[in-house]
Parts: sequence; structure tokens; C-alpha cells
Amino acid sequence: MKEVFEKVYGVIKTPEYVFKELVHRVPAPFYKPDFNVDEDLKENFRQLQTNGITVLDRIIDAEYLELIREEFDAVIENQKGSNPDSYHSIEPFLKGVCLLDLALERRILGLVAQYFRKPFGLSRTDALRLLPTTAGPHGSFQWHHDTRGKQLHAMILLTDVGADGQAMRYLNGSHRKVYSYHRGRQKPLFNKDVSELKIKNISYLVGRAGSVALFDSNGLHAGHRNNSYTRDSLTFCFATWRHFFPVKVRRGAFDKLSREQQGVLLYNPKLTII
Ligand SMILES: O=C(O)CCC(=O)C(=O)O
Ligand SMILES: [Fe+2]
Repeated sequence: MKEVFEKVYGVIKTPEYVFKELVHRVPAPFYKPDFNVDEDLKENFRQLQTNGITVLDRIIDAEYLELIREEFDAVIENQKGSNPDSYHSIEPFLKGVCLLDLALERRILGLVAQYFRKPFGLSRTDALRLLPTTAGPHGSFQWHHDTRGKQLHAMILLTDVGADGQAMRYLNGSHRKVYSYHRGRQKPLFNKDVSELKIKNISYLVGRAGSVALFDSNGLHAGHRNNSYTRDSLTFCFATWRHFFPVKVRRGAFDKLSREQQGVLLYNPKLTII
């Protein structure tokens, strides 16, 4: 009985749900982006639009990467994660200024602005260290979408990640999908959907340390755990509506940002400046 009721409820709720999601995707008519796509990233932008994912190869130089890595180590120290053999922090901006500068990097924001073509904010942050593990798939390490509609994640690799490493997988082109009410709210229940599809449609989030992947988390993706080697990464999420999580920054670091970068932070109603 409960099942039938849920099914019927889903059918009734789906039109409104789909309508909201489609409106959410429409660009703002008079939007003037504060950030633009560099000429050399035009191909990446095309890939992002077509596949829902693109990797910018090593856009962070070695010296800056060293500083980022030092700050990252301080951020995750003692922060044991809920995933097996992992360290995790959702407050990466309290130990220095490098990680905040990175989250608001001009080239990343250029791609985000062009992708949404409407105002957006930094909605969530994750610093994650995945140690080698024998743990099987669970949580975000199974096929899922993030249940927040059109949203961009910038995942910055701080260590080299090859196809043999703990590389996220992404189902190319799945970012366009509009889900029904229930499918739109289900998390890791898509394993079956993907195993039935052809492997050639899948991108691996691989790259050298300092590479940045941008992907639309409305598309299906799966983190991957294995016993190979450690993966360190930072993920900065950008959203245009509703799906904002608390983000904390320090006053001194905030004041040093450009007005446009500050705007990306202030767009998040859950921003705290301390
Ligand atoms: O860390 C991973 O490989 C998975 C990340 C993920 O699911 C996400 O950023 O939405
Ligand atoms: Fe995800």
C-alpha cells in the first residue's frame, strides 16, 4: 500500500519538480558575467557543455601547488572522514589564504559563469584525502547524482591520479537529464543504470597534480576506492539557487579579494565571515 501511495505521489509531484528544474537551468536574460572564458579554455568549455565534464590539465603551477598542499595538510590534519580510510574537512578556508584564492580562481570562475549564464555562488567545499583502501563502494563512491539539479563542481587534484588510482568516473552527457520527482531525490541508486550502458561513454577524472576538473553534478558520477595510492583533492561547488551549505571565511582573507570574487561568496546566504 505504502509503495503504491509513494508511486502515485511521485507521479503527482513530477510536473512541478520538472518545471522548477527547467526554470533553474534558464540563463538570466541580461546577465553580464564578471568573469570570462580564456581563449585557451574554449575547447574545455565545449567539452563541459557536451559531456558535462572537462579536465584543465595542470593549470596550477608547481610553486603555488606547494603552498596549497601545505595549507591542505593543515586543514585535514586529524579530521578523520566518515568514508573508510579518509580524511575530510568542509572548512578549508580557516588556515590560510591560498585555498580561498584557489576556489575563486579567475579561470575557474570564467567557465562557471559562462556555463550558468546567471549569478552564482560558492555553495559548498570539501577537502578530501583518500588513503588506499580495500573498502567496497558505498555513499558517493557509487553511481549517483547530487540531487541538486544543475550545479558545477570544481575538483582540484593535489596528487597525480591515473586510471589505476582513486579516479572518479562520469557518465558523459548525463548532465542534461531531467529526473522525475523520486529519481531526482534518490542518491546512490543508479549503479544498475550505468552498468547497463556502454563503457565508452565514461570519462575518468584523471590528471596530474594541479589539474582541475569541472563537472555538472546533475550528471551521473561515481567516486572510486581502491588499494592503489593516496588521492588528495579539493572540491568547490557552485550553485545558482537553493542548494547552499555553510561556508566560513576569515575577514582578513575576504577583504583581500576583488569585488567580483566577494560577490561569488556573498551570493551564498549561509556565508559566515569571521
Ligand atoms: O570524490 C569523489 O571521487 C566523488 C565526488 C563526488 O561525488 C562529488 O563531488 O559530487
Ligand atoms: Fe557526487
